[in-house]
Amino acid sequence: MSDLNNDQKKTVRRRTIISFAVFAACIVAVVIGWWKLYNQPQDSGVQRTLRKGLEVNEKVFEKVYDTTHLAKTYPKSAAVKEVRVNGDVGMGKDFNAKVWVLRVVRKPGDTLYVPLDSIRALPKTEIVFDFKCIEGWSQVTHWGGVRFSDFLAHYGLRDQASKKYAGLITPDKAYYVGIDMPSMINPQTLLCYEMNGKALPDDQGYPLRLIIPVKYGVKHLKRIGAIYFQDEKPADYWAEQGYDYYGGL
Ligand SMILES: Nc1nc2c(c(=O)[nH]1)N[C@H]1C(S)=C(S)[C@@H](COP(=O)(O)O)O[C@H]1N2
Ligand SMILES: [Mo]
Repeated sequence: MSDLNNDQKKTVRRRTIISFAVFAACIVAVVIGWWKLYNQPQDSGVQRTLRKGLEVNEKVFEKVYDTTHLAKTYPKSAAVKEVRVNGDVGMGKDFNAKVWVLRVVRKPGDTLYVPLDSIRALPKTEIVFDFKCIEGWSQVTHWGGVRFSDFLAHYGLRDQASKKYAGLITPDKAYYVGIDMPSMINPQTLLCYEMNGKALPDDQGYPLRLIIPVKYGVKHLKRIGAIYFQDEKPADYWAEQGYDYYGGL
């Protein structure tokens, strides 16, 4: 500073004061902004501004989502033997697998009933992929079943496939998910009845579950009771708790 003349010293002092004032103003703005955000009314369990951000993300995702996108696959030898069980909503003890049939609601009032044997008789597809839960864990696991797109083709469900969404629901209606049709007809999406080459264990969703590797675990509904099709977003258990509707990876 000693090399500076008086004018230069003044300039430095003025700039120091200005930058301090700007810095202080920023802190005040952040504190006020945070306080406002924190005290905002909530919308589906999330502050309104954050919910808006999430909605913009969903819109962007809807536009840019690549329908041919595939999850990375692994050799069968990479699959874990002890598969974690997570989530038991809609998996109550009073379920009778012996009388179970899959209900496919072609349109309201027009339901197709499909027994497990008919599903097993369709071409089988197996997949080994890294199953990811939004809680932060993941596991390489091995599943088998019929591709949902093969199932639609076999039962002539072309009109249904032209809807924007499919909804899936457990027999007791306690757990339910909504999924965009591009993800449903993705070739890796399975109506799954096998894990590690054996019948699906009860707590993994026997007799039938969804395996949809392009989505987080929440969307892999266990114990499917019914499937329906519509252009409006179907109800979704975790989206109602504030999670992202698409749950895409
Ligand atoms: N019916 C039903 N399906 C469900 C859930 C649930 O609570 N009920 N939890 C979901 C969640 S959060 C995850 S991570 C996966 C876990 O599948 P797993 O138990 O086979 O590991 O199932 C999904 N499907
Ligand atoms: Mo999960």
